[in-house]
Amino acid sequence: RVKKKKKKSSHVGLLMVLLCTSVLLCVCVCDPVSPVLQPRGGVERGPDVIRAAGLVEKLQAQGCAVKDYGNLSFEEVVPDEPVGRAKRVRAVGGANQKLAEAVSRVKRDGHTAVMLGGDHSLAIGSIHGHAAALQSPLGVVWVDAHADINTPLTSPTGNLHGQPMSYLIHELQSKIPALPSFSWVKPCVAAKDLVYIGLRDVDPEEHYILKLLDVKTFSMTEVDRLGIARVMEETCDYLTAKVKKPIHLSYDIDAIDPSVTPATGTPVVGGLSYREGVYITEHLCQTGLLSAVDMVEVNPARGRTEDEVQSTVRTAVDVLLGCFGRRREGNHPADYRMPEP
Ligand SMILES: [Mn+2]
Repeated sequence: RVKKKKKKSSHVGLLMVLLCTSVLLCVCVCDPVSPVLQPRGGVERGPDVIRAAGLVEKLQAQGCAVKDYGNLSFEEVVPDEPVGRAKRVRAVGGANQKLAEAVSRVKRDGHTAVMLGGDHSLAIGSIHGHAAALQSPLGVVWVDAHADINTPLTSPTGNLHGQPMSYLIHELQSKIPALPSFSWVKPCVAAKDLVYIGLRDVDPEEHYILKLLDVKTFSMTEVDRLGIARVMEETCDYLTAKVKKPIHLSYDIDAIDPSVTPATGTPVVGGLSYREGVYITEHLCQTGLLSAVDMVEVNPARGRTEDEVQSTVRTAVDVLLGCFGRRREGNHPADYRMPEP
């Protein structure tokens, strides 16, 4: 019964790929890097190395019309003193506001949006802008070694890239202090519309929040127990149980094992294999519900060798291609005709 349902929607997924334009919006919101101490954190180079690996050409080759909006640029905010423990609040808040407006525009034009990061704090603006444009509930699939759901008050480090989900969840609104440059942020995701995949490094405070809100999580333990195919079936059944909501995929490359994707800021052993990482996107593509994708935390400066950087970048590209119809069984254009002798 489930199989039959899936097969039907896979057809819709294929149509989506052929008819929709996918849009690249390259963004870098890099929160933890002090401009004085560390002028180049490296993660801001993520979008350009992913482009250089041929993402646009490869998407076009599989039938996507791609519009590259280029890199969003943001002004440095000086001074940007910590607010409590939270670092670079004004810069990250302002950048995300700009990003949210850009993503809203892209969605109103009817495109599937792709945001290349940059660190994961960009999900604040990305998801916010996506939800604002749709004006209907959104399902969020968060693929990550980390939950990124600390509030500014629970965060042990003060890094905003460990907090984005907390600003977006309705149920946490009363726990979020007012921060400069964040007054525009309105919660837009219900805790029941969020699914995590790949968790294996969750702070105690975050674990408390996940249990308190009864958030659906597939940690690496569940991936081991159920297998990735079952995890994806359950993820999509859960998110679409009542109504088929558009899906926002927020994909942190550190969800995948550091043996495959080492060039990232906070690698954690015991992650998804390359195959599991790609399978997630193949499955989501087939639902026909994928509406926006973040690809974050690719950091070429964190690769110790060129091979490490290339392995990370190639995997990020393959994950994105999977979102837009690439299948490992092979693909061919709908209008292909065999040459006649
Ligand atoms: Mn993350």
